[in-house]
Amino acid sequence: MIHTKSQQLFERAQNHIPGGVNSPVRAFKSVGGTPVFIKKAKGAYLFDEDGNRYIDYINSWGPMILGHAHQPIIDAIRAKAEDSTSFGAPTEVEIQMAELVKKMVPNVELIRMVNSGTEACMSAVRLARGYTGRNKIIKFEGCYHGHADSFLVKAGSGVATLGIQSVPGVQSYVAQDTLTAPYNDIEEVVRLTQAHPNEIAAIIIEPVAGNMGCIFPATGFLNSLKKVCIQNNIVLIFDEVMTGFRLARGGAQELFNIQADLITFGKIIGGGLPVGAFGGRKEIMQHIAPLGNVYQAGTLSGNPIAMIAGYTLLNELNTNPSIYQALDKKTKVLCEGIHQILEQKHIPHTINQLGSMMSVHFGAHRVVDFESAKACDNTLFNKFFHHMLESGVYLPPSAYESWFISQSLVKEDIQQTLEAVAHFSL
Ligand code: HOZ
Repeated sequence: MIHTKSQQLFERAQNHIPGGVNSPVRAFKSVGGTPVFIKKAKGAYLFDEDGNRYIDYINSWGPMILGHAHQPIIDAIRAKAEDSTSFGAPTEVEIQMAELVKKMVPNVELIRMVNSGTEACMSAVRLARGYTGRNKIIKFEGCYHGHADSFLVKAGSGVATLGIQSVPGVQSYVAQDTLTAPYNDIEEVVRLTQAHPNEIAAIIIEPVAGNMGCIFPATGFLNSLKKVCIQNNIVLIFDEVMTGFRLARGGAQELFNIQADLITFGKIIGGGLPVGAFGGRKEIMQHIAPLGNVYQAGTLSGNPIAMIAGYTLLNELNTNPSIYQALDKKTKVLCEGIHQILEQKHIPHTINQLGSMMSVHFGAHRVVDFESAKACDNTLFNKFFHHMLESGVYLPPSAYESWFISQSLVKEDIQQTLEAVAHFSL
């Protein structure tokens, strides 16, 4: 494959943008090489500036669940934009969006729109602190809840990819209020709650982690967390930025039949535009301004173009729930195929898959938390990544990220992907 234009653009970008990118993982720093610059995408395919085509397994890190440039979304955005792109005043489409989310996620009683998953999680934690009058939170090692100060402690995603141990600029008094426990370790959570009685405002978790690869909650773990929260008057926050509307209409809450107090959303909720949201129990949500004094605001929050894009996508998911079975089925075919080929090649690996989220880790051990994810062979992952890229398959450029499958992916794409895996050699 020729990447001349991407190389030129990357060089040019580095003169103006830190590292040449507006979000660190995109820089290919851990896998090495030059990031491909994308020109356009349609359905399951990305096309770069050099004219190369890739089967896309990132799907904008989640939002493109129905594939790129999905026609009803494009049409809805076009039509809405004719009426102007922002008002900074309330609109009906915001109500439609809230009503639809409440239908899909029934324990959301009130919901506030923001502009990103980071904002959603940051605001949910502020709300939990304001509601409980406590300062500390518990998060899990390898989970990533965006780049607000409180979350940049033992974080996954780009923080893990770049191997950043502690983030300069996060004041120590902020970081010390973030307690961490290994994912799936309920004993440690209990120990922390006992060591800090009446000090913990919230436990925040990705109910299926997608920022250290894809990691599942152990059986009963989420239920145990909920019990601990009830016993200690702690607000349970599910970060469903990745899992929301992806694993089921009602996200991980529906899949595991468990209800958090607050839920954060991002990615799919914006249909590819910058949207996040947080919502949940009215008793807590009514502390948000202007009902209460926990302040949170945004000029572009509830932006009409972003709302119509998200609404159009959610509406399609809501009316066609069979999409979720279809996604699960094709993701399983892909995972089983990759597993068989790697096994034949005697390459030790773990493939974690749930619905349309999955990841491939290289190593002989099970991958159940951040420690086991970190113990994998990332040098091999990097080699695999580049082999796949050169074969026209676009994977996340880090072993600490989940793959996201779209409804546009067809049998032939899976076949081409498996052929590429078959040609991989150590
Ligand atoms: N932190 C994102 C994935 N977990 C990557 C965002 C991006 O580069 O777009």
